[in-house]
Amino acid sequence: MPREFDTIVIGAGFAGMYMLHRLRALGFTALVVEAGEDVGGTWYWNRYPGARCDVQSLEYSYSFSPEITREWSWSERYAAQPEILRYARYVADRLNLIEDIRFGTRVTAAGYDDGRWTVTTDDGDVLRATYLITAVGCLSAANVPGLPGLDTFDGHWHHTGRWPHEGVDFTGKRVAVVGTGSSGIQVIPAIAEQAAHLTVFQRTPSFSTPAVNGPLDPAQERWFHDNRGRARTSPGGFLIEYGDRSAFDVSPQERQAEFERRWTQGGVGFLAGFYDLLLTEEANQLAADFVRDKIRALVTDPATAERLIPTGYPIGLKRLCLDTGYYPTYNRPNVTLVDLPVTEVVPTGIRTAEAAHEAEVIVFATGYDAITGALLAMDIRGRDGLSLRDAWAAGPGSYLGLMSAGFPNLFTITGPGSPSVLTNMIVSIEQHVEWIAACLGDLRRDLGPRAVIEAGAGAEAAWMEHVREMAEFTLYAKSESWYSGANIPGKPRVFLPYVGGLGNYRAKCDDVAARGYEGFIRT
Ligand code: NA7
Repeated sequence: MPREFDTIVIGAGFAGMYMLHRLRALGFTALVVEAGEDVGGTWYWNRYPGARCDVQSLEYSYSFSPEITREWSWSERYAAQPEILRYARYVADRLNLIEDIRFGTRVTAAGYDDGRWTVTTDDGDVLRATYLITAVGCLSAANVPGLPGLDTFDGHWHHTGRWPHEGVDFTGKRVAVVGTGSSGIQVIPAIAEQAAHLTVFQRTPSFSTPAVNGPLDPAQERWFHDNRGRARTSPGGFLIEYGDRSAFDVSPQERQAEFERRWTQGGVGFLAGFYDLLLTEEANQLAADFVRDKIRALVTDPATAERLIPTGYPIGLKRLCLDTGYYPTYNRPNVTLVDLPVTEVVPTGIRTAEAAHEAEVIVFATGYDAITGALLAMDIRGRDGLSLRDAWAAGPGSYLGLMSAGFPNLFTITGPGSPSVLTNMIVSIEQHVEWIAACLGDLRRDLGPRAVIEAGAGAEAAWMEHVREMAEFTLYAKSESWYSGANIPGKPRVFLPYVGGLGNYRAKCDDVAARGYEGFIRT
């Protein structure tokens, strides 16, 4: 296999796959290096029972190929993980991507010198490329809490994002799940159906609204295909209705009816009913109270319901979860909720300050070192040996979420400062990939095959300031979640996503390109 390429892409999830396709179309030689043994990224690793996309399948699909759109059909509104992985494989086969992907290989380090990146892999190989593009995912560096005693546990433990391929049989077992974010909320009902007993360890309750899964409605499918283009310029990359009224513009009855309508309809649109639900605490409180009342109605035991109700933070500041039967799971006789901190793991299970809880299997649904974790897991060194870990020690710097000053010819798909994690990820991925491909094509046309592009330090600082200001304009600035690094001890607290919306972000990126890549230095 050759070792010199125009481009190396790290990761063969939806971002890396599409990037490879676009690079080929430009005539660039490209290699994708992927740690897993197959394409699919998140959908390769997250095989836990109940794993599903919480964006509707029709919307969580590539839009760039009319042929693929025509040939593929989804079986239900929210596809489960195996079907999404089959889709990823289908696309990879359809576009002949596999031959340029090296599987089972993890990039450990990458260094820049004189217009060229040298990439080192965990099997000791050294590869070179003019351009390096990370497509490593925003939620891929698993966070397993460093609990004392974990190594003494007599049973098996698994993280939802590193699920064994052979599956886990919970039948007749006593199981503990730690964590009640999106992954926990999906896995808990599925495990409860199999296990003899399930103990859920909740540190912070989440707000969750129903997915309302079901068969695809052909009329809705037709409507979706006719309207799909609008998602590209919408705030979240979704074809949902974005309300243009304040929650206070309507009567309490109208407001309740609108919340109820969106709750019953299901999906990601619950907080889009009024424009100010994520702008003011007063409006947010109305939506939060609606969901709190729903939890009270769904959980039979009033004391358990109160413990499941989030109180300490506005709805939406931790990512709003989508569930299928989550709250009623606590009505089952074989499920116990524990809302005390986990202090240690012992050979027979989990201890809190008050009691020991027996478990033969522990499932950590404890999330990820989000957005920057997978990037900083590699030893990336830019100009003059500058380490990305040092450059980002106080928080990441990125111009448009795409490039960082001091790291020439290094692109980050869905990087910090991009809106991706607040949007329909696949629409953001397509935007990033198309922008990067156009940028590389323009660069080669204007300056030749070994041209160098780098984010200007001033443009980067201005963009990060803009990202901060936009968050300050909303409630998001108060977020204590993986959006702001709060879930990882010692991680700098910086609100990482751009909250200005995908449509505005796309316009900004297009404008920068139209102005000759304003803010970038091209040589
Ligand atoms: P999340 O949303 O980060 O949720 C992780 C959960 O695990 C959350 O409830 C955490 O509580 C809890 N947690 C984390 N560490 C601990 C420890 N040490 N002890 C107890 N509980 C802990 O990750 P998910 O995988 O659910 O979802 C990530 C995204 O993936 C999701 O938004 C979708 O986009 C898909 P905390 O709230 O931090 O108190």
